[in-house]
Amino acid sequence: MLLLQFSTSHYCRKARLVLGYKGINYQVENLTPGLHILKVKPLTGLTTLPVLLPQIEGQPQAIGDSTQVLKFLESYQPEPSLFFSNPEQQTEALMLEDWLDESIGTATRFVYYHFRAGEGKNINPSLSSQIVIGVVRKQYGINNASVELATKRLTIALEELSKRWRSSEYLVGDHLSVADIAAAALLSPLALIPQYRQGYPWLFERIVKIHQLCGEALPPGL
Ligand SMILES: N[C@@H](CCC(=O)N[C@@H](CS)C(=O)NCC(=O)O)C(=O)O
Repeated sequence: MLLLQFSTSHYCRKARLVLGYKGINYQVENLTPGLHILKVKPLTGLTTLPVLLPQIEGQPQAIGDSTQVLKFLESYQPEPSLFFSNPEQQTEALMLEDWLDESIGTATRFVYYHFRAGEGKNINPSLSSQIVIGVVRKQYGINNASVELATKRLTIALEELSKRWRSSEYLVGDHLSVADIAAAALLSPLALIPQYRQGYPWLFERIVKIHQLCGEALPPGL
């Protein structure tokens, strides 16, 4: 299988965690932001990464969107499963995953790129890095007002995750699921931001543990 990705994207990290957890052999191709559209849009009709090319006869040519990649991998190789046979747990895990994808992954992006353009500028002060950060901020409308809203969303999200992850190893049920994978990947950029590292040590302990279970390299800062 071939994973088309941006090496630094937290949504692409989510796909890699699933591939790793299931022990599937794959290769990655790192695409250049902007130019990636020329390759990706004809394949999926979308402009976003990750995109998985199974390269297996009888399987789809390309799968876009990390949630669809996860669902494909779950049906392609059901064990070890990231789903539940119990319908209530399955619904809860899928709802958490969707919320993490659609709301919290985006809020993380806002807070992270705001940090990288300000306090965290010296992580990579090079002109090329600052240009990329500027383009991302413009593309997604990242400014003081939108970052303030994103910060509030993250605070509520971390309260909810704290209740679950501090009383159990897993967000839902008694094994690793789509919800844990989504949270570990989509909150991982916060590891570089000192306020989060100091304020939520339990979060980064869980992120490290899940990366270890999936055989995936730790995110920057951990
Ligand atoms: N819901 C999508 C979101 C993926 C996403 O936002 N990917 C970003 C990188 S982190 C992207 O490809 N952005 C480029 C673009 O939108 O053109 C998923 O889960 O795959």
